[in-house]
Amino acid sequence: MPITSNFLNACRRQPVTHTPVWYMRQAGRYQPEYRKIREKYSLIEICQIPELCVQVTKLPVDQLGVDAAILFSDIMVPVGAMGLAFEIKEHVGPVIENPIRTAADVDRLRVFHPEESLPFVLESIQLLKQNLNVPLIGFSGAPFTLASYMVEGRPSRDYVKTKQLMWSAPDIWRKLMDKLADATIVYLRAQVAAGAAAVQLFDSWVGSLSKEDYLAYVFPTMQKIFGALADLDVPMIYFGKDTAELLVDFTRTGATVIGVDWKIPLAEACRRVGRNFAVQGNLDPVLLFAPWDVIERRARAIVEAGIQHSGFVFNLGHGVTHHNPPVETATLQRLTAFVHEYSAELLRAQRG
Ligand code: 1CP
Repeated sequence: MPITSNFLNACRRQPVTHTPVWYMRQAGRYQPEYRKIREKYSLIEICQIPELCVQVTKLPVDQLGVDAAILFSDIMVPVGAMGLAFEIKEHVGPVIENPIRTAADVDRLRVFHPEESLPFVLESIQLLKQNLNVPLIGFSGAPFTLASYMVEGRPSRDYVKTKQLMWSAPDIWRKLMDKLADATIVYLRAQVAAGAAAVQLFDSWVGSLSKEDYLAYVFPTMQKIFGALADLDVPMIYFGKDTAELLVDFTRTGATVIGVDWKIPLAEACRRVGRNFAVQGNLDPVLLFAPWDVIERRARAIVEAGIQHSGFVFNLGHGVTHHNPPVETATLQRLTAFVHEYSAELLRAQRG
C-alpha cells in the first residue's frame, strides 16, 4: 500500500490530489474473467480459496484503476459461521433452509471465532495486503440486513416476517441484533488485524424501515458496533440504500464515512451529513448503461458537489448491477479516469 492514499485521506477528510474512486460490487458478473472463473467454482468456493479470492479481488483494481480494493466475499459468509446453513441460489440470491423464527433459533446462533471458523477470509486479506498497491476495504453485512435474510430465508421485497418479529417479539429481536453485533465486531476486528485498512458495513435494506423503527430497533446496535471498533482507528463506512431520511441518524452511530444512494442529490446529502463526516457515493448504477455523454454529465455534477465537502469518495449509489448484456469494463474504466482527471483539475484550481 502506498504511504499516502487518496482513498484513506478522503475518508479521514485530509487533502487529496484527486477524488478517490471505487465501486460497490466492482468484482462480479459484469467481468468476462469473473464469469469464466464462475464456470468452474461457486461464489462460496471463490470466497474460500484464498488464491482465487485474491485474483478476483485484484482484477477490478488492475482493470479499472480504482483507488481501493474490496475483499471478495459475501455478507452471508459469517452467517454460515454462526451455524445457519445457506445457499446462494442462481437468479435468486441467499437462501436459508431453516430461517430464524424463535428465541431458541437465536440461542443456537454462535458468535464464532474468525480465526477458527473463517481462516480463509483472514488468509486472503493477508495475501492481498502483500499483493495490492491500494488499500483493502474489509466488510460485513450490518445486523438488520443480515437479519432480513436470516428471518425471511431469502431475498424479500417488503420484509414482512422480519418486521413482524421486530414488532411482535422485541426481546427475541434484541437478542438477535445483539448476537449479530457481537459477531460483526469480532469479524471486523479480525479483518483489520489481518490487514484491512478500512471497513464498510453494508446495511443495504435498512432503508425499508421508518425513521421511528430504525431508531428503536437498529440504531443502538449500530452504535454498539461502531463504538466497539473505534479504537482500531480505520475509516468506518456505513452504507444503506433508500436511507436519505436516515443520513443524520447515521452520523450519530459512530461511523466516520457515510455512504449515500443515488436518490438524493449529493450536495443535499453532504448538507445533511455535515462537515465532520466524509461522504461516499452516489451515481445511479443503472446510469452505466446510458450513453457516455449522459454518464459524464451526471458524474461531473457529483464530483463538483463532492469536492465542496471535506472528505469525498466517488462510488455508485449501490452495487454494479447484474444485467444482460452486462456493464462494460470500458465504461467503468472511462468513468474512473474521468473522475480522477476532472477532480484533479478542480482541486488545482481551488488551490490557485
Ligand atoms: O454467484 C454470483 O456470482 C452471484 C452474485 C454475487 C456476487 C458477485 C453474490 C450473491 N455475492 C457477490 C459478491 C459480493 N457480495 C461482494 C463482493 C464484491 C464487490 O463488492 O466487489 C459484496 C461486497 C457482497 C455483499 C452483499 N451480498 C450485499 C451487500 C451489498 C449490496 O449489494 O447491497 C448483499 C445484500 C448480498 C447478498 C447477495 N449475495 C448475492 C446476491 C445476488 C445478493 C443479493 C440478493 C438480494 O437481492 O437480496
